[in-house]
Amino acid sequence: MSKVATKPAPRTAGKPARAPLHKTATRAAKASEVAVLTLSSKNYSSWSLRGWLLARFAGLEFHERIIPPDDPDMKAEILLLSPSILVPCLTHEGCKVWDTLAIAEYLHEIRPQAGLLPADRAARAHCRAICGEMHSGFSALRSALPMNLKAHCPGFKVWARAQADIDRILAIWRDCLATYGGPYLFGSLGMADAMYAPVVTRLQTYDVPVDEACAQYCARILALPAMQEWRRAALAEPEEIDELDAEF
Ligand SMILES: N[C@@H](CCC(=O)N[C@@H](CS)C(=O)NCC(=O)O)C(=O)O
Repeated sequence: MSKVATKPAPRTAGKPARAPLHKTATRAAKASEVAVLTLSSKNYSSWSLRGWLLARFAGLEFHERIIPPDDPDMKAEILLLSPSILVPCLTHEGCKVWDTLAIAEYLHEIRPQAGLLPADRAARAHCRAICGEMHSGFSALRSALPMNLKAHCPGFKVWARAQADIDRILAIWRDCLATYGGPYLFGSLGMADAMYAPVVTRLQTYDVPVDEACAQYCARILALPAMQEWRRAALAEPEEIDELDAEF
């Protein structure tokens, strides 16, 4: 298995003191009236990618607040921003929204014209169902093939349970592309594409073969300017997390 980017992770000792996150996030939001999206590593954090894409697809102007994954001092501060201690977390006009599905629904409410969810009720219900499936399922895929944009693992062995998750996801994509006519899952770019975008990167990282329709869909997602911007930032990150770089 080949991997790229093998620089050692930076240590936190000796770093200059930072202002508390919750105060700077609140101050930044109040001062500029611009939303703040709290994220973690762009290389490893699949939920951060989903939240960030959702905000981008919604056309929301926002500041990013990145919490380095190796910085234990910042964890207590995340707790004040996001009671789940998880990212992403969106702060906007006095609202604090954590959990990616809640962020997606909030963005759809404040930017309905962006079309994050389909206009048709039946399609909207279908979209929510597959986004829910992503949000609560596919644990074998998540643990066996963690998101890692810096890595490339040709010939990676995908075990049966992870393959079953992949097969289900590819069936969801084929069904959506056939039902709504593409080029994205529900026609135009939206919530479902953001929710499944980290799967697209995993298929690429672990060199997983897929059928032609799904391969074209993956290529379309990877070619999005927002995805390319995220990837550039991920590749420039210094942090490495040994557990997630382990060979399976
Ligand atoms: N259900 C949550 C999951 C979020 C989540 O698991 N986030 C991970 C990062 S990908 C996290 O914050 N982990 C704790 C940490 O990085 O310290 C959501 O939908 O937002």
